[in-house]
Amino acid sequence: MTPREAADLLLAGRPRVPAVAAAEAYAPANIALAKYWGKRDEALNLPTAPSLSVSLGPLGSHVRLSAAEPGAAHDGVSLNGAPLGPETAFARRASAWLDLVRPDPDFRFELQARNTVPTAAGFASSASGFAALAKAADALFGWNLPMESLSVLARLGSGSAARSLADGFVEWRAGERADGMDSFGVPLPERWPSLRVGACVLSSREKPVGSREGMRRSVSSCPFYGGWPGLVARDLAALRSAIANRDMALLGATAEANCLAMHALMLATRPPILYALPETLGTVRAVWAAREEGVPVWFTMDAGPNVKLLFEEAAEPAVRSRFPGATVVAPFA
Ligand code: 2P0
Repeated sequence: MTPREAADLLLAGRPRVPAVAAAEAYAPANIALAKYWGKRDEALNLPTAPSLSVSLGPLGSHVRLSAAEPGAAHDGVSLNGAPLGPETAFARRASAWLDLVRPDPDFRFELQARNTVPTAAGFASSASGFAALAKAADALFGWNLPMESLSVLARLGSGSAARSLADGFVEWRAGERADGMDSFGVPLPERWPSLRVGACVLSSREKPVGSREGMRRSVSSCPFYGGWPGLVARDLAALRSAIANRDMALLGATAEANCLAMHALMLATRPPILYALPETLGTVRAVWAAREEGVPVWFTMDAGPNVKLLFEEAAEPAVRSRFPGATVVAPFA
């Protein structure tokens, strides 16, 4: 099934022409505590395993979407106030998603995106961007889709966007259907106001292997990739229990172990994928040293060299003094 076919299936019976002149939407970025690494369908971004994240509240993406003037040659796309040419990577990805909902081949959109995720802070903005875009399209066309359907639409842009439709903790169900209609983010009811996430930016260099290519390589060549879905299932059970009981030690230890297992998959991929830099390992060891000295702090890492810290409000002064460069976020504030 193609992404356009999946979108058509989802939008069957819904209006396909704009209902209002323009629509605006916001979605938060998210950080995974149990990671997404591998697809069962690359075109539809269907994962081999579920994942679980926490949304980052005020850090995310604002999107304004409207119809362009008739006769426009291409979609008008701007990011943080700067117009982008149609050949830029950002505009191409945005237009590819807009193709899924385009009323007719000559219809052009005007899309303004603004990130409150600081570009240099080490949090990804593609998840919040596609989630906000799906919400803005829902408002522009007057679909009134439920959150599950918006999550499916956002997933067609970027897998992790399936988790950015809601605040707080979100579990992305892997689903079993070939059309992916059962693969969407489901928010957990629990809130955890004292939880903190800190981002330590160690390098802003371009990553050596994009996550799309990296996942493809790991699924096809990592000799123990087959163990990943089972490991995620166990980690998800532990995370659900940690969240229900506000058990920071269990949440931190599980997130840390899950991320290291993902990086182990990457290392055992052929050819190998190594995102860590010397500074990454230095920060990992500094987190372990802090814990040995009684500071309750854990880490997670994504497809890059930066390290994210997980801790509670009470540990914030100690964490800030040991990691002075960290950008600290309160996801439930
Ligand atoms: C995650 N990552 O769960 C994992 C951890 C990176 C490492 O989701 O190809 O940008 O668009 O579905 O969502 C990054 O992957 O990939 C990601 P696509 P996406 O946060």
